[in-house]
Amino acid sequence: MIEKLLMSDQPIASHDSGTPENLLKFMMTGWATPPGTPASPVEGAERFAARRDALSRAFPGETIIVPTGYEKVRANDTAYRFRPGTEFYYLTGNIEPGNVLVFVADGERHAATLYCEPNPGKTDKTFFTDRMKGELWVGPRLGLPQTAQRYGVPTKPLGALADDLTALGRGPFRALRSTDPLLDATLPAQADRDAELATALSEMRLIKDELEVRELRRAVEATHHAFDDVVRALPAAETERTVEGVFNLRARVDGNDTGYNTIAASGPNACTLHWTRNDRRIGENELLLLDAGVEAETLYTADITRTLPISGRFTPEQRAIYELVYAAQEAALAKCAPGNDFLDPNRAAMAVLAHGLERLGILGSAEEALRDENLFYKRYSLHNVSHMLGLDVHDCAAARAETYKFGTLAAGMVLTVEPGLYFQLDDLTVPARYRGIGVRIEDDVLITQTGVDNLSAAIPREPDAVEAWVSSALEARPAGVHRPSR
Ligand SMILES: [Mn+2]
Repeated sequence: MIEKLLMSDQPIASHDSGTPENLLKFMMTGWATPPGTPASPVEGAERFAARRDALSRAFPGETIIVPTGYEKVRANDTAYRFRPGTEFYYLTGNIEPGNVLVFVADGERHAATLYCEPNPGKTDKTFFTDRMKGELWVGPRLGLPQTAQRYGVPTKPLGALADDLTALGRGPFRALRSTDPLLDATLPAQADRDAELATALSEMRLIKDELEVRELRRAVEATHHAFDDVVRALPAAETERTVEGVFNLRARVDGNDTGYNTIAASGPNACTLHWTRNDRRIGENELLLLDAGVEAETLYTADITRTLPISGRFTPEQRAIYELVYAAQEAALAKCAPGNDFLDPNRAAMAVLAHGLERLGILGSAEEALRDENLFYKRYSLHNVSHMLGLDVHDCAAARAETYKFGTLAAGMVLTVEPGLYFQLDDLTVPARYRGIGVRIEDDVLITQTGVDNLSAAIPREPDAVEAWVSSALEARPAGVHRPSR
């Protein structure tokens, strides 16, 4: 399939007729050639250049290869929408598919080259015949000179890459793997060296600069709008699919897309952590757990969860669990400060949850449950409360444990704070009245010089505020707009 995707000359699709030579000749003539307008530099060009410099300094004398990847086949000859490789984007700001960034050692430093698809305009028949790359099929692309202008890196045609890599592969090199199948097939894997490159690229992203923080704020703001949209749509929403659709509409309008598949989990589905089938009918007095994030045009994503009472009012059991998760989140937020362990917020949240579970009669002894050799509370809390957030929803995933999981919080880090409790329908250790309840509350926070800035603080979170938020939509609905009864 890869080969099929990359072929410049597609075979004629079974549903289409052929292209006679005369038609090709006709298609290649009679076009006004647009002037080669210079491309303006990408916003933040100097930051992308500084990141390339930092990477260059980390691996002197070695070739470094960072691809962005290709469109992936969804079915037959249709592809998923392309999303650039995170590391490649972080170094270039370039969002076009297929490109590869190559650093060749040049004395102490490197010379960087962007390999990209030329744009022959309408002088080459592929503009009309190539379903995957032709401009009449998929729209314009920059081409070599304008890519160089926009991203500030000299360019070479992608077609030259294989030969260049074969030559460069004779010397010391490191490649970012699992993004570009052609690259992986061309260069022999060297597990440790390649992993060190991935680690360096992840650890560079642990601290966000002001531009990145601005984009994360935008993503959170758009996500807030999307949550408001969902709350407004809730009174008439028949199924989880409506919730997903409403959220995702805002993501495509205000941003690039969702940062991950929207989790719209009603009732007991909230107890499935990554419920994305979203095919269930929503019931009257249930909770809706919505875990979703808008990805900005610059690919930075939010990751927010709110758990909403469909009726506008928590039942006593739902409120008991919600308040416990809320208290755990407050405890975790209080531990988000520079110099604290990355795991301090998690420890604080889990202590609150364990003691609350004891009070509810679900755990016999919180102390016993919290002991390292037991961790019994995890039967109900399932996951830790934080992960880094940025271009990837689970950002900096290749960072070493000592700089991330067992590292220290520092100003400029952006992370989630997201405790949850999940009581499975068939869990006999839980009183029946709590079974099927799942609650998660998730915010995105920036560690500052002095403490923490909750980027999503404006989205209602406190239990009364959540009830008021949902109720306001119920009161505002036009007469006759209601969820059809089952
Ligand atoms: Mn999350």
